[in-house]
Amino acid sequence: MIATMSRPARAAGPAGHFDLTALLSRPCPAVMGVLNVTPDSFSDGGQFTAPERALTQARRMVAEGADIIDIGAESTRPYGSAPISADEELKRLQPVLSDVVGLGVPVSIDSMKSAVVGWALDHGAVIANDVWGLQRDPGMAGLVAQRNVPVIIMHNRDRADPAIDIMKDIAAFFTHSLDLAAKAGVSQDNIVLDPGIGFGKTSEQSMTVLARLHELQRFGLPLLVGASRKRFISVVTPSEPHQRLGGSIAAHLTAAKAGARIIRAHDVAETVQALRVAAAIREQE
Ligand code: HH2
Repeated sequence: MIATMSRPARAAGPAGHFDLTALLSRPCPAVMGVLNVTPDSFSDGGQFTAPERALTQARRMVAEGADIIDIGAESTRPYGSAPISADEELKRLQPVLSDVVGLGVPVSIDSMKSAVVGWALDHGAVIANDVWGLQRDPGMAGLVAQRNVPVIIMHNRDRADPAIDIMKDIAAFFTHSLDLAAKAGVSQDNIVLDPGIGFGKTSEQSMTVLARLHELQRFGLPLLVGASRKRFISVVTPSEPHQRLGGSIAAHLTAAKAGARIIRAHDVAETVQALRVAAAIREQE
């Protein structure tokens, strides 16, 4: 493990208010550490279902330099994850969320259900992370508008189609999500776009998205990329999820170079180090 590094100033706003703009205006992308309190997540399912283990992992990610902790209680992996009810999701979040919030780093709630997001916002989460980009739960856009919180709009599809132009599909999806957001009154300043690496995409399409990420800058909104441990890496170099750190870092550095402002990762210390070194090298150009 890499030694703990010093942390740049937090994106602090007035008490209780999370300042997304401050976090995104730093020279180096922000790192969002993944905390899965699930039995079946694709790379770490079952590791952090016990509340004390989840809290230890969150503490570790904060010490390693995470700027945001993204907590999720339902696996969204494309193959083999079982959909669960909002009640079940809340049962998994209830024993841990407040303690994670208490660590003092902004917490995002990774859920596609507005009931779960609403509950988490009531209990200290400050960002909504919707892997269906406001398009699955009809209550989501209104909720984030009313709470005036940042929202991550992620591209998704029910199934991959190798025949489509994935960049066109993502652009059309974002256009629709942004329309829903505008109609509900979501402030533009609160929106982050995410192409959803590995969601409804072939491995080749995931790599196309990384290679052409700069094209999504035309929306004029901050971009988040989460390539951590994902399956496309194993197409290049056969590997199990826990063996994909090198590929994750390669993908995240590519994304950062193309302008991604938030990187979502399981391996926080290594990701922070890679991003900071790449940024320091770029400063010498
Ligand atoms: N990826 C996963 C889950 N949530 N949210 C955003 N915004 N972007 C992503 O790329 C993203 C996400 C999948 O990773 P993980 O949470 O580790 O897996 P699982 O869904 O199996 O819990």
